[in-house]
Amino acid sequence: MFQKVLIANRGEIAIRVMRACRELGISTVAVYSEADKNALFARYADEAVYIGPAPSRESYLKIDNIIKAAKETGAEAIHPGYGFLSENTGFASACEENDIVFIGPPSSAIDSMGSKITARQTMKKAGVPIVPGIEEGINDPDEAVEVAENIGYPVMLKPAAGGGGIGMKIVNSKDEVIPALTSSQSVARSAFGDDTIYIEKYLTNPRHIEFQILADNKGHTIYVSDRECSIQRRHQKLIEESPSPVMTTDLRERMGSIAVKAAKAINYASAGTVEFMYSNGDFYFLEMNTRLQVEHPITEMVTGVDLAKEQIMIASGEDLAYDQSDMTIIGWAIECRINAEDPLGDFIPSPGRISRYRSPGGPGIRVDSGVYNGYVIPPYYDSLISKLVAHGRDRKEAIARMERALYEYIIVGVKTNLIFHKAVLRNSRFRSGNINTNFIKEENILEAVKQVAAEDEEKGKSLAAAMGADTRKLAAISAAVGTYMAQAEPKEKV
Ligand code: MV4
Repeated sequence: MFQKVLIANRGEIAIRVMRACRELGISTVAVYSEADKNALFARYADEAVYIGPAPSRESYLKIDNIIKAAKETGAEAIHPGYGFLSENTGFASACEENDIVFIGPPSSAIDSMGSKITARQTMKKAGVPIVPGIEEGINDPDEAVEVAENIGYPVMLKPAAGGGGIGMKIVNSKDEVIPALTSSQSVARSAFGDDTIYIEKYLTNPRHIEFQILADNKGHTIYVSDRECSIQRRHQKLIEESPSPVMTTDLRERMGSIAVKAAKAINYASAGTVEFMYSNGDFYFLEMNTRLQVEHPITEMVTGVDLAKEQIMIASGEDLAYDQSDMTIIGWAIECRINAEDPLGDFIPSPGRISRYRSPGGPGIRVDSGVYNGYVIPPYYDSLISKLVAHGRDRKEAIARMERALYEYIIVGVKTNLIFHKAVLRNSRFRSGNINTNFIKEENILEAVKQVAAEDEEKGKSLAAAMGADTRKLAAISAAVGTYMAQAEPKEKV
């Protein structure tokens, strides 16, 4: 096992990985930017190395600085977390060249998922179902029309180099094909420097269901749990759960073995995720994420597997300690991503000082966070404050625990999406489990968020009044506090 690991990331995920290291008896090295010198993760680490100014490209994306920090501190391995350099083949190779273990898959596996077209070809060959369409790039407009006509409308144009929905276009009829192609190409060219486009059948209301997998260096590969990630806004996931409400033992076995097949087809090792779109009982490979994902805790809650620790153990050369038959799903887990953003103001980020902070606890609650009372959220990075995870014996209990935890959560000083989560959790369609990737659009959630905000404000106002808060500060308190500040805070004038 390693003695010292460097974590090339920040925020809650840096702490998550360091927690795994601490349990394994590994010392930790954090790297931090100018903007993160007061961050919790930099303090949590045994050592912390400054790697550059706030903008990511001058620090967290600066491969040379990170490798140098590892060499200077004698770290034998680097964990990249998610985002930043986690799926960067150049970084994985740089680690290799410097005799540092990259805690993740081989760079060849990362590479094979880089082009969506190549990924489709590889998956098709391996017997993994893909969305009907072509496995070549479109060469000219006439060909695009011909292919679209053959597939049958609606179709979707997608950039081969794509990700996160950038440059994707839905096409409903023949006369839309060429304008859509021109548009997709131009977006793809400027976003990825590659304007290769391919065409698929468009699925109207798919669910996003993904499978966590684990593979060791001997090719022993298992699926761990499925996750439903349909509650998202503009490709930003907001709520995830495990298992998926549509999952059955039979479907899990079928999709899970396909996920394992996908991983084996690219000689995968480490933790990874195979994403599917699911529609009316059919499922299709979407992409594979070659990293530990934000939503990994829900899988940990329902299986008891510590994915971060498994990743580190696999990277150090150990065999997977689990067989497929060891994987049992116990109960239900839901994750809400708590962001510093304004759900009533087009979700714009709300960085700044957290003037009061109290996170929930009690039965079945896990909070993975990177903040503390008085912490100033810098404007340079993502707006994730924490991941609030609730586990229960079934979906109903998990929802009840999540609502109770949202009630307990106090974050003052920055705008948060707590009210958004409260609104979704009380939505009857969400509660029935009948969700898909268009849920937020279709349910007009913003109206419900306004309703929750008004209710919280009422409760906050009466609490603030009872505490003798002056009217000037009353509005800020009542908007931010939610419900029970009086119990959590000293009864002083605020
Ligand atoms: C699709 C689709 C419907 N049909 N492809 C969005 C992100 C990108 N990686 C793939 N995406 C989609 N591809 C076909 N043929 C719908 C989406 C999609 C989506 C997929 C997964 C999770 C959330 C989504 C939200 C909007 C659209």
